[in-house]
Formats: sequence, structure tokens, C-alpha cells
Amino acid sequence: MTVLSLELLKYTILWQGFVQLWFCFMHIFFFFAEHKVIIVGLDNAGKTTILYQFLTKEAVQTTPTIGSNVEEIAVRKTRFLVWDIGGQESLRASWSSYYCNTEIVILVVDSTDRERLTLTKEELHRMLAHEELQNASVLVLANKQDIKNSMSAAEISQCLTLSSITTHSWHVQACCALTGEGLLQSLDWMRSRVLAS
Ligand SMILES: Nc1nc2c(ncn2[C@@H]2O[C@H](COP(=O)(O)OP(=O)(O)OP(=O)(O)O)[C@@H](O)[C@H]2O)c(=O)[nH]1
Ligand SMILES: [Mg+2]
Repeated sequence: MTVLSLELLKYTILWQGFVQLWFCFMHIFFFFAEHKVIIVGLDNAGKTTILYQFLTKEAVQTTPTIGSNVEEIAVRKTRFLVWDIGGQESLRASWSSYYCNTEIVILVVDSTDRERLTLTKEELHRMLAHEELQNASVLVLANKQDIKNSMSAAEISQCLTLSSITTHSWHVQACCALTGEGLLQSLDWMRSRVLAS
């Protein structure tokens, strides 16, 4: 064997070792990576019910959230750290303290609450202007679809002027937190967003 081919063999082995290390590192990184999600929306929208429906696949009894709840939710090896933040008026000013590193914002809307939809729209557009949410995707959940005469996802989308949003990736989904209808599709969309970015 010539000196040249020995050198070549040495560098090939070194390169293979490097590639293996790189794959090992990437595997560890993706295994432990956790994606931050915040659930916001006006009080009584169904945020906490949705969080625990995600987690337990059951409807739990809730009381108004003072502060926040946090749970880890895994969807086919993709792990989300989900913060459910209280929506009462006095708590809304504190939403921004949860924005840092958020990848997905879930905005929950009570689809029967026509009177406060303008207020929800204002809160949504204020959030989108916040610099810490510039890279976040937005999932709007049109909740309480089980109630007669609730607004459809399309109506809510129109009232919130979602089609005018060009700075953020967004999606609207009709759901019912009591039965879990629409929530699996929501988790799939969240997963596809974080895997795409
Ligand atoms: N009919 C119906 N009721 C729902 C649905 N989702 C939530 N609720 C009810 O709405 C009420 C408020 O739900 P929560 O999950 O506590 O609301 P929240 O958005 O967390 O409210 P805050 O913590 O005050 O911000 C509860 O009585 C829930 O059972 C739904 O899809 N359908
Ligand atoms: Mg709550």
C-alpha cells in the first residue's frame, strides 16, 4: 500500500466517524427538543378544557384560570410544552410575559360569543405585532361547535380578518373541547408546522 492510499484511508475513516457523530448529535437534539406553545383567548373560551382534552382525551371540570397551567404533550415523538394562560381582562396584560421562544400560538374562540369577537380580533392583531412572536405560527380554534347557532370556522376567520395575515403562518380549525372533535387535526397541523421550520 502506498503512503497516498494510507492517507486516503485515514481521512475516509475520520470522515465516516464525523458523519456518525453528526447523526448521533442530530438524533439527540430532535429527541430532546421541545416546542413551546401558548394557548390564549378570552375568558370562558375553553382553553383549559382544550389543554386537558389534548392530554387526557377527556373533558375535565374547569374553573377560571388565574395565572397559567402547563403540560407536556407528545404527538408521534414531537414534544410540545403547552402553556394555557388565563383569559380574564385583568390577566391579558400578562400574556406577553409568555411570548419568548413561542413557536405556536393557539387562539381559542368561543364560537357562540359574537359580542366579543371584535375584542378577540384586537387581541390577535396586537399579539401578531409583538416582536417576540414574529416567527410563531397561529392556530385559531373555533371552539364550542356543539352548541346550536355557533359561528362556523369560516365566519370566525372572516371576522378576525385572518386572510389579511401575511406575516405569520395560520390555520383555523372548528372544534369541540368537550368531545375532542377537531383536536387531533389541530395537533397534526402543529406538528407539521414545527417540523417544517
Ligand atoms: N358546550 C361546550 N362547552 C365548552 C366547550 N369547551 C369548553 N366549554 C365550557 O366552557 C367553560 C369554560 O371553559 P374553560 O376551559 O375553563 O375556559 P378558559 O378559556 O380556560 O377560561 P379562563 O381560564 O377563564 O381564561 C367550561 O364550563 C367548559 O366546560 C365546548 O367545546 N363546548
Ligand atoms: Mg382556563
